[in-house]
Amino acid sequence: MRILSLRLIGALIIGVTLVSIASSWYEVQSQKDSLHSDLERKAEILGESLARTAELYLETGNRPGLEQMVRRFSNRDHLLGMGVYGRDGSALVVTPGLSPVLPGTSQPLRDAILNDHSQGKFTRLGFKGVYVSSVPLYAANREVTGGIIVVHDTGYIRSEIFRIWSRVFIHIAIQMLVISAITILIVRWSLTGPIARVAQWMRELRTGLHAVRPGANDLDFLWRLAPEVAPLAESMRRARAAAETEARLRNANESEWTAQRLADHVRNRLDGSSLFVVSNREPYVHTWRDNAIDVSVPASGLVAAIEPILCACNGTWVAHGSGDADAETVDSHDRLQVPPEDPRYSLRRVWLSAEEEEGYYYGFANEGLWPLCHIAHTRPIFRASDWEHYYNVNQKFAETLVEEMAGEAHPVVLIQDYHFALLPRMVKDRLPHARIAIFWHIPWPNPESFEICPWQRELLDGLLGADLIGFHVRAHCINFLNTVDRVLEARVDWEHFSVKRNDHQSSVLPFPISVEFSGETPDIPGGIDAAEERSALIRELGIEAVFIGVGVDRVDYTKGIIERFQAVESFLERYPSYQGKFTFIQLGAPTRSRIKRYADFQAEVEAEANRINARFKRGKWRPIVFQFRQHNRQEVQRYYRIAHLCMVTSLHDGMNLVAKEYVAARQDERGILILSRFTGAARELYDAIIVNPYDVKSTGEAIARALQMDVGEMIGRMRRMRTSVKEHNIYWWAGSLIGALCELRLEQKESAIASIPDRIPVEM
Ligand code: ADQ
Repeated sequence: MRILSLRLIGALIIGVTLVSIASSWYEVQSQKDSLHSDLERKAEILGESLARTAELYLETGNRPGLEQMVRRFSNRDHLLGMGVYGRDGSALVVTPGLSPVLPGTSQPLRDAILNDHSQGKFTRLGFKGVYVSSVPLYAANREVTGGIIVVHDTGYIRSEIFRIWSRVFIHIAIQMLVISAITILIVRWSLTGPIARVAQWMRELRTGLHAVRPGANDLDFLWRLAPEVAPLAESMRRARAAAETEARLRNANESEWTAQRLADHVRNRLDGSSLFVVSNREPYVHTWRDNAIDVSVPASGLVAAIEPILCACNGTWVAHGSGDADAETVDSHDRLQVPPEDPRYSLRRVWLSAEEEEGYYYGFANEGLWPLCHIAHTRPIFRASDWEHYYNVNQKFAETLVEEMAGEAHPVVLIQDYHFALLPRMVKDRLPHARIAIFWHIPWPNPESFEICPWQRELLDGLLGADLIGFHVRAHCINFLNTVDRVLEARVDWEHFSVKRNDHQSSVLPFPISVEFSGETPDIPGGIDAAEERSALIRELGIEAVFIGVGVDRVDYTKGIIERFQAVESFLERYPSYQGKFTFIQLGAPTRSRIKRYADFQAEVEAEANRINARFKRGKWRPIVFQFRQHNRQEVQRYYRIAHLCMVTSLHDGMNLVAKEYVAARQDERGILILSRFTGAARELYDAIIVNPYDVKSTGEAIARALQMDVGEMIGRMRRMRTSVKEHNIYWWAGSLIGALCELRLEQKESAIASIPDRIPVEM
């Protein structure tokens, strides 16, 4: 920095000095010219007036008068002296000190006499600078009789010029000091300071101290480096946190699954094979916002679980490009590297037309398969045109996958959900060496319910193209195997939970999905007093309440939201002392609103909340607060943390992550979970209060039981549920699923048996 400062100061000083000297030189020249012309004018006037006086003295022969005049005008006002000369140049009277140096034959005098005109000249007399002016003398008849020489000392001009230059050099010296001081300050404030702070930050990160990120101003100065440094720092922080967690777990001899452990596990299992994940929803969505492209990550546990695996093995995620700026961010092969801040794997986008999306996604998947698989008494709609789109979109994804997997010796494919029932077969037929798994996130119904689907054979055949078919719970596996047994020509092996068809074997196993158990994530501040936070939230909502219940759902007819509201109503009827005290807050995310059944349902939920509120509300208290919007993760976590109870009353649900999220969020080991027995989660979270949501009265009783539960019992229940979710978190789910898939080829049957988690086989 010292050399930089010196260079900057040197360059600035040289530049400023050159500019100052050049401009001063012009100033000096013009000052000099003006002093010279002043002197010329003054000398001419004086010479003329003295000449006229001298002519009078000469005419009258008054020599003493002439001498007196010469004496009088010598040595005054820069006048060195004068001389009066005859026509031949002979000196008549000369100022005494000047006679040796002022010859009457001087050029100006001769010129003045000869040309009959005044003359002037700057010259030197010895070491002295002088201005010599000559004026001709006339007789009465206008004949030139001689001349007069007047000599001015020009020393004062030199002094003036010297004074100006002195002033200039003083200015330059002052400027140099100011420039040096400013440069040093600028370097210190804008360069040395920020660099020192960033260096300190990097040092703290490196040494694992509590690192405070420098302010935006400091990083702004390093604008080219900042985009590189910030993710590097974040990666270091994550790596250190992962290493610390691993070390802690090792020390405690625990076997908790972490992102790092999952990544290592999957890397080992894949043994160099490439992983391809397919889902309808993409992990990064690019959208236009305020003329700039914004990237967002959909709030989904799936991204949290799958991303570490793809990062670890540099895999590929194939998904529908749904963002309005998605096309702008891909390369010519429709690929981009993600995560955007630290690219580690490929996202391959598949484009769908509006008709394709309408038929495949809204139509067949969500109006057909969704209600078909959920026993929630909404009639599935099967349109031939939707089926056609569903088939074609699956084909499109199959082509994309085959293209992505070209040249792969042992590709491993993990397909997500009911949008792609046909995809496993389509890929298997073209790439028999690919290991393929599909995970079905929603329930599988009993065979009698499933057989109303006109394309049941095609769907089952498509799914059986997979080597591994995963469901949340064993009951769904059993339903699936029963359906296959009934519909297709296939051999179902009940002992090993597999199906053999046309020499291809598919294992059908349960993998209960879960959530991140982020006990110490930075966005969940520890040590927050739930009561204080609850009071703050109640104030923000503008209501009055003592006890809070919460529900968090997409507003979907399978989630039992209306039954939940009615249970609140029943509870308030039967326990009137809670009127004015208990408020149930429902966070309801809008979903699939283009489908009429969903739009109608959303209006029904709103109407039911209004009806119950109108019946009970008093003052600022209301029994139900319905917030119909998508909340971000932090907001949802806040509601989980403050709620005395959480209600999950799905009429039918594959797993239900909200139940597990509520448990994971309760670091304080408080809170009661009221959970529908028709969720996959009910088969793991035995310590919830399990309810039948169709039985509104007993669900209302469950609310009373939760609010009146002894604290010791509450803590015991929550602690056991937390242990279960912690041990079987989302990383455990992904590790089991991919582990089982990778083992299938090696020792298929043995691993399949080993991988079946011990769950109670309950059929619905
Ligand atoms: P979903 O039917 O979407 O999932 P669920 O498992 O409850 O249901 O997950 C919903 C997710 O959305 C949760 O993470 C929740 O926090 C979030 N969410 C819900 N409402 C929200 C709101 N208002 N604001 C913000 N976030 C909200 C399908 C199956 C499930 C299965 C999952 C995973 O239907 O049975 O558990 O996949 O496999």
